[in-house]
Amino acid sequence: MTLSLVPPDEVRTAFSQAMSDMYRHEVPQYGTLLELVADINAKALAADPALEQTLAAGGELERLDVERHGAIRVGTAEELSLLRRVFALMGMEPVGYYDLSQAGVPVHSTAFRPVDETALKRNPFRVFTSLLRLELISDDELRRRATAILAGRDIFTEEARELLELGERQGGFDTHQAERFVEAILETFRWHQDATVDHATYQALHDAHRLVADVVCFRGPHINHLTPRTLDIDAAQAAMPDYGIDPKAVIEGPPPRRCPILLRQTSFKALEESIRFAGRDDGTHTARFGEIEQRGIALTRAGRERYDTLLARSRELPPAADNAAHQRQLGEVFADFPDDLDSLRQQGLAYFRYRLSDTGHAALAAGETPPTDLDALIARHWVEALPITYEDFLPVSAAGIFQSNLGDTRHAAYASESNQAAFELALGRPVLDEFALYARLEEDSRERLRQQLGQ
Ligand code: OOG
Ligand code: NI
Repeated sequence: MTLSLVPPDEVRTAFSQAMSDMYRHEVPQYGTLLELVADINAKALAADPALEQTLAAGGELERLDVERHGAIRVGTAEELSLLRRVFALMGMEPVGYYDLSQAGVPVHSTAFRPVDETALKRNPFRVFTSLLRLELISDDELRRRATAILAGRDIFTEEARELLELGERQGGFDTHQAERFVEAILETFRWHQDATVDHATYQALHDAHRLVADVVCFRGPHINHLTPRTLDIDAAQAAMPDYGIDPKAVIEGPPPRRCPILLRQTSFKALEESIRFAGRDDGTHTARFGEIEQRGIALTRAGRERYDTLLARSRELPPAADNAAHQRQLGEVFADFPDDLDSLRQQGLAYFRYRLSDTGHAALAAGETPPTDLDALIARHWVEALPITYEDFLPVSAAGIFQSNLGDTRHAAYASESNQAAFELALGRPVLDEFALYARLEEDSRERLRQQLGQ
């Protein structure tokens, strides 16, 4: 008898929903954040029919309500490579390499996410996954202790390991197995109030870097936030206090624009939670928080270079007094960055998906000969150019999010090189290049168009 396998997209959706339910239970403020984002999105859509149309055309209206990213931090290469295998069974692959050591955070990271067009439309669930870089702890004795503690833990249940191997052998799961897999994997990301170390060890690791304590002192890589997507982050930031949520000082990423680019993010501060140390001392730990984000168009390498240059320039200015002043200042620095879709496209700064318009279909049906040049096809309204949404992360923003949740203590940059090769060795495969993925989405749409036009 052949097994009927559940598509990985469905396993991912079930997992993302299960994570969301668990996190809402663990951190009730996350539930409030979901309500706020739902309210803001409903208002934004009602106020801007063009926005609704663009989202609908890109197939993004349906995914909006399920769209989230989460973040976890692991301690060893073995943990990272096991997660890579787990996420593969959910149709998620590692995309991009992020070095946060330059921002004083001793981790490097990737994002597990779906990569093809249909999978992204179904559910673009992403997990920002960081690997602790123990080699950046300078105290030899402490580093050895942390290594030994991590070597002694297993972040997966026995059932999770068995199901992982079963899924790999079969190339997927039947319905019942998929349910068990989701439940078993959920255990890995659950919060544990009991630290695995005594108070003194926690304190020593915490003094090396708060993040080291967060990764090393617990049974597993608890999910530390889940982020819904808002259509208007400025309104969301302003409304947070009305919902009893205390936002971080500024929105990270580019300034507000008519054509949103990349990613803008804000978060609420990490909660101080009571924990119990081995030896039964009570204490507190801050780890888990909430975040919201607004996503815009994906930039090409040239566009991204421009973004990075302008962002670096804005960071040389004296810090602004508040978010409004910060956004104004950013807006001035970004004034020359084109803010209409035609310029972004014509100057090769952003990625687009091309499709035959109703006019184009009608013209073809009437036997008209299409122009061969893409610009002419667009100028004559045969073809529409729709923005491709940015599905990834931004290292400077990520560092800002990390830092606001480490009690705003700025750590100096680690004197270390980014080390993608070491990360990929730990992961067990190379990460995918996000630019290549966007370029392929764009090229696929052009190929489809050429076929429709008989070119
Ligand atoms: C990850 C922080 C980065 C984002 O959205 O940029 C992040 C973490 O705190 O583990 O989630
Ligand atoms: Ni995040």
